[in-house]
Amino acid sequence: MKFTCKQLASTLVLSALSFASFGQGNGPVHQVGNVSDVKINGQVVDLTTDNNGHIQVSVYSPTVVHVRMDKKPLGENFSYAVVGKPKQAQANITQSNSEVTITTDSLVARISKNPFAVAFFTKDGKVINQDEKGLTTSWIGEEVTTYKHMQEGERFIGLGEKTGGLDRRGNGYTNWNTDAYGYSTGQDPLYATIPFYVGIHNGLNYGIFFDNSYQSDFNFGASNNRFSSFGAQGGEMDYYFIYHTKLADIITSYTDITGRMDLPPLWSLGYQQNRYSYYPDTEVMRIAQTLREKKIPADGITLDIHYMDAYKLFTWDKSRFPNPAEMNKKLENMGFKTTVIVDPGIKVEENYGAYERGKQSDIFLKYTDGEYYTGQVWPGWTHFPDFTGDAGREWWKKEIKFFSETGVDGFWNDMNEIATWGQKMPNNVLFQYDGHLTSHKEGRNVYGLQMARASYEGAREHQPNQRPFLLSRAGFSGSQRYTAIWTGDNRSEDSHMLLGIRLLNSMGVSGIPFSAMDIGGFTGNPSIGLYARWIQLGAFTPYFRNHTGVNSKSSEPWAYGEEVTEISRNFINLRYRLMPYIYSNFYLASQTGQPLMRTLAIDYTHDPKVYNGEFDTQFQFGKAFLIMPFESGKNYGKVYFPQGKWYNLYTGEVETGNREEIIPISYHRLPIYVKESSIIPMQSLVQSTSEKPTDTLTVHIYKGDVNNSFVYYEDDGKSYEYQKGAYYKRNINYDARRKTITFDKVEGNYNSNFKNIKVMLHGFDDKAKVKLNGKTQKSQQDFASFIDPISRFDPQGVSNPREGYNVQSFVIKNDSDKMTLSY
Ligand code: NBV
Repeated sequence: MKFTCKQLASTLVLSALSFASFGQGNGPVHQVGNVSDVKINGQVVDLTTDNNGHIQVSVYSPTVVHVRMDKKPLGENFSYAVVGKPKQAQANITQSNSEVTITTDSLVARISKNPFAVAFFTKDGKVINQDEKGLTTSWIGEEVTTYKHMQEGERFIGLGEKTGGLDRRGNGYTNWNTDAYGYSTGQDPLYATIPFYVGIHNGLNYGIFFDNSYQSDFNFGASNNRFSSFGAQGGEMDYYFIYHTKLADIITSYTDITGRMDLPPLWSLGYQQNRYSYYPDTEVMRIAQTLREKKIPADGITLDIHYMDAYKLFTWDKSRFPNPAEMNKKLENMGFKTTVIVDPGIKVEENYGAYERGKQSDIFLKYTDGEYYTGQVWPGWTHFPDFTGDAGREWWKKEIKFFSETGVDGFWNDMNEIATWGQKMPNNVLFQYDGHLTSHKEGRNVYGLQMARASYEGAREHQPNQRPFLLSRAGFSGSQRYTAIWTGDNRSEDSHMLLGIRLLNSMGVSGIPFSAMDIGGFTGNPSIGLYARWIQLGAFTPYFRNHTGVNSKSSEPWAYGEEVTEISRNFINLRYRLMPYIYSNFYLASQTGQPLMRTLAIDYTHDPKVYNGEFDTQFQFGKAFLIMPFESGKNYGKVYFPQGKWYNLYTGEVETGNREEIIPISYHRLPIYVKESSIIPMQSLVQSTSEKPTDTLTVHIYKGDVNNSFVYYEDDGKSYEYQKGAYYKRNINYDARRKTITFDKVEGNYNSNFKNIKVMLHGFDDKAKVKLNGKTQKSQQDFASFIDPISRFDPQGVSNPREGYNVQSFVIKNDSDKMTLSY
């Protein structure tokens, strides 16, 4: 190749330039640099680097290490997400010329000095997670990112409300709370930000919670085969590294840091009927009456935006709802609670009370020049309360008294991303951020969290001994302390039903156990088969709410013909009969953060099959049930049974685990299996949770080879008296080897609803002689009682246990002392 002189000269200049940028520095990328100073103070290590890096690595607990970094001195450790406090931990911290080593009871963190990089090891020296050499942490402008070496076969799960498969490897995600009307199945971001994920490889698992509310980005090997990374457009690099041998314990540690849900009011676990919108009051009453007439159990009715006068918050449309207090009273007497939607936008209108009072208290979001920010939403031009300031929250707390006075029990916080007709909100809007004044860039992602906080605190203030129910669309890590979260405006499509299951499973593993999707879909109309399948699945979601958009057809359980009405009723009935099991599982969520909807990755973390796209919607509902979601219209489907034995709920047939199988599917029967050794407490059918069940608790036990125990929990389901000891709790244990079932001595001083316990033994030897505290019990064969989710339209028949399937039952007194059954 021949060069002219001019070409040669420009080639030389270009190569000199590229040498300058690739050989001599990092251009616009500011690396954290080499450690120049180390100070060790108890559990805390402070480091500085020669590139202006200010770093703190501290032992938060034996299983959690907190890492903070900035390219200026670290600021106050302020966080909306974190409510936990560091625990005293036995940590041994030493240093050499090249490293600082932190050893706790559970892990070893090694901090290399040149350059600064952290690696986490098990006590026996296996790498759990390590910074990617050469990249570690860096800034581009204000954007900060930490790069982690991608371990062999590493998978990633979590990040809350994110589309896509269970295993997030190969994908990148953005957190920026977004009003995502009718979103597609791969859309990102959606409404809520949960910057917490779990990495899984080589038999190990760890969690990383990135505590930063700016727009954040996660890369799990998207378009790169070298690293996973997490970063944000501003703020500090601030993350918690969590290590446990069991994935479930990582969730518990994560919720030690970001908090857990309170016990919900029992009524919020019943069936909820919604639409956008039920009005006027006579229509609301018609829906309530029809539910009762058709014997479809339900606990809640929700009022969407049409209850307001011209969409103005804290008003009622007087022509549609002339006497809301009276209506709510009537509903209450029928066993229904009312939830109202609340949007943050306050209409700009002279003499409109909320607007005037908001101005007076000066609580609306402002631009940098002090003028209120005005955005467009339902009522037209509106201002938005600043929930990130005390004054804004206090104002809101007073305002929502308006609802408590009319007998409203639930608050549905919508549009709190902030949604302004799908438009971008300007970044120069300021947020109080509780004494750390900041811009929209940092404030946006926590706005929904803080709105839910204000609503929750307000509701509690006005009715101190009544548990409020809250539902929110936007959220951030920590939202679980105040509210349930639902997945917004999904579509009436099969793919959305399955996506919804993955979203809820993902939220569960990310510290949000109380979650929901619009059953039946929000936009469009489901087919009959899809509706039937969706409502069956809905019975196994934490907040069970049927909802649909303003332009779609009616979506009540009777809107799809008699057969679907029956299918819906059967599964809603099952939900109500399972209430003791469900409530006990919520108790567990409030204590340990464990979700009700459990992706199989929680208990079968290192089984590659559970991540397979064919099976990754399968989930456990509590630990007992394995639910196999399938799109409608399928006659056969492939399922995967993880390790163990699984009983077909309908027939008692036992499937062995570690196996794929093709099973027949009909739209009458959602495929449900029960895990061996399960303990499932149930009650008689009621039409709402305000109705008392009969005084017999039925406890189903499924024979198995493994031991199991279940924490049974009861209280009044509505007040905070449980905090003063008014609860009833006992462990029920199944010991497969010793052949015993024990009911431990009861804790707490609440009187159980149940005088008797009917024990139902599934799959035990029919000759088994059962003894209670040594005394033989008379048992009888009993099959049918579990089986009413089958419709009489089901061609397979109403009750068809496999031949030889044995269920024995007997009734004992519910004695609060320890009871031992042996067989
Ligand atoms: O308030 C109306 C709807 C509500 O039904 C829906 O559940 C929310 O996600 N809301 C959004 C406002 C906008 C709907 C297009």
